[in-house]
Amino acid sequence: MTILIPVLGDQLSDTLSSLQDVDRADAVVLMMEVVEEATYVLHHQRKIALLFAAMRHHAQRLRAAGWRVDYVTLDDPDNEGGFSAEVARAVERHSPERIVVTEAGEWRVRAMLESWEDRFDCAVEIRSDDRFVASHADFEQWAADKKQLRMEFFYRGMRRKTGLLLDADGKPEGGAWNYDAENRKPAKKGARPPRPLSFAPDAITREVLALVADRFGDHIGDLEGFDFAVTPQDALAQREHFLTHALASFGDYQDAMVTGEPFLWHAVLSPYINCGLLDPLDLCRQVEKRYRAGAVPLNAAEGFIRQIIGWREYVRGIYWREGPDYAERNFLNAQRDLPGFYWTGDTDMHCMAQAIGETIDHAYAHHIQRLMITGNFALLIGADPAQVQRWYLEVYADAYEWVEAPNVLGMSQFGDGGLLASKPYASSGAYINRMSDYCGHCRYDVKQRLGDDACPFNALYWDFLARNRGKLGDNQRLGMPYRNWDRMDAETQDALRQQAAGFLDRL
Ligand code: FAD
Ligand code: DLZ
Ligand code: SF4
Repeated sequence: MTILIPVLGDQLSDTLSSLQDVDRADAVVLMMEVVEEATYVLHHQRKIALLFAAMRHHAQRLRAAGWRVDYVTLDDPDNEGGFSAEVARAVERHSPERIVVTEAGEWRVRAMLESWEDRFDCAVEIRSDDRFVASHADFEQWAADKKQLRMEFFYRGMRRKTGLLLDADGKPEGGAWNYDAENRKPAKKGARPPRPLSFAPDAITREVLALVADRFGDHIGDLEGFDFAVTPQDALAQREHFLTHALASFGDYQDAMVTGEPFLWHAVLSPYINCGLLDPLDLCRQVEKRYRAGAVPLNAAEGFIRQIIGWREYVRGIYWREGPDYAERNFLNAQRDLPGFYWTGDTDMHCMAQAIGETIDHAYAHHIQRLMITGNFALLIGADPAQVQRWYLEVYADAYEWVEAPNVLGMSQFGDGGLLASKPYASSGAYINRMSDYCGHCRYDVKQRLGDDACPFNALYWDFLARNRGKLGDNQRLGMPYRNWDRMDAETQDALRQQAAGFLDRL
């Protein structure tokens, strides 16, 4: 009896559920490089290279562990270019009696998996992805009786479930669940954060780089100096590097932004966690261990663990709970096209040029750049959230719809009307100036609201509030800004709205 086990590009974990309780002698693991996955949005070249290289190394590892692996490369002349068509060919090659597959990470691919049983006339077992702390049922159970689905309360449940950072009585370490208030410091002038490790491509990766350059050279970014980890060993080395050199300052400077420093004290591990090279819970246990050993402060350890067992698990829960139409929501009815400089970084707003330029260079930007620079700007100008969402899915090496859509549509663009975020993450230039050194390098003056030199974020911020008052006016957390707006005289309000309109016309 042959069992066919398709392993997708974000399922590169040795512990994957579809590989458990299967006799290796009966199984064929199928891995497929398919053009459809690389082009359903035009992914960053580095992201495609990371996945193909990691997939090829994974196949090698599986073979060494005794699995039979049928690996279809992108340049195989018979390659049909899509998951279902490739599974169809594999069914012909191997005549399996059963297909066993771990559930997909997005609705689009889930629909494919669910069609296989009818299409191939063969039993298909779709196993749950147990690389997450919360199963779909866990999240459903938590959400069922809640009026509001706030991350903070979900997170406490995850702390209890995992036992992370609990004291002997089951109380939160240090007496509080959350130390975020300590985690909002701008970076010190001249601070020198550690740089992530750089991994030289081996022969397998070099072959992938040539293939990606040839086939996807017109996608955003380039492959110059490609140095991602593509094996679990190298990803673990980056994990160790982060734990030793950056974690201690992760909390303090989590929201900081510095010109020419794309990584600061961030882990730069999401590309590896999300494709399966690193285990997220294991990473959290290592973080706790460093805290217990006195190597890192509690605000750093708690802040980091919250990102993983809190935010990461929570956005996944929201994505699957809300259904396939979630990514299409547009509460604010925002319709503007995303400006072309999102693909070039060619803008004289220094903060935007930095965040976009680093994104193009590294297929990476840290959280606060994604939220408060590129996300904030798109929100303020009223960009169509579907376009914003597509951009984020394209440009980041860690982007898969289950994690990207709730972050972009929910957290950043308020497209779900406040299901995920209690208020829109909209800000004027003042926030950016407080948390970064960007404004000091900018041709605009962050203190000015009107005139040619005024920071565009300022008038756009007020215009955003005024424009969306019908939908946001009742939001309690926006009470103060609306009161400030109301205190302005009509002439000032008018001048700000005209300033914003002039800027938007020129976009
Ligand atoms: P660190 O800042 O060091 O954080 C540690 C880890 O926590 C990350 O590796 C990640 O696994 C997890 N994490 C932190 N914040 C979040 C979050 N909000 N949601 C889920 N996991 C989180 N993350 C993705 O993995 N893929 C995406 O496509 C993605 N898109 C985003 C879009 C927007 C608009 C925003 C605001 C955030 C997005 N995030 C996304 C979350 C976050 O920005 C990235 O996880 C983080 O920047 C990854 O870099 P890092 O590994 O250095 O993270
Ligand atoms: C993102 C991506 C890309 C670019 N290419 C492939 C591929 O060729 N083969 C593959 O198995 N997976 C790829 N992926 C990741 C998939 O898009 C991802 O597994 C699905 O979106 C399900 O989450
Ligand atoms: Fe960005 Fe405005 Fe600061 Fe320039 S002045 S960096 S546009 S916030």
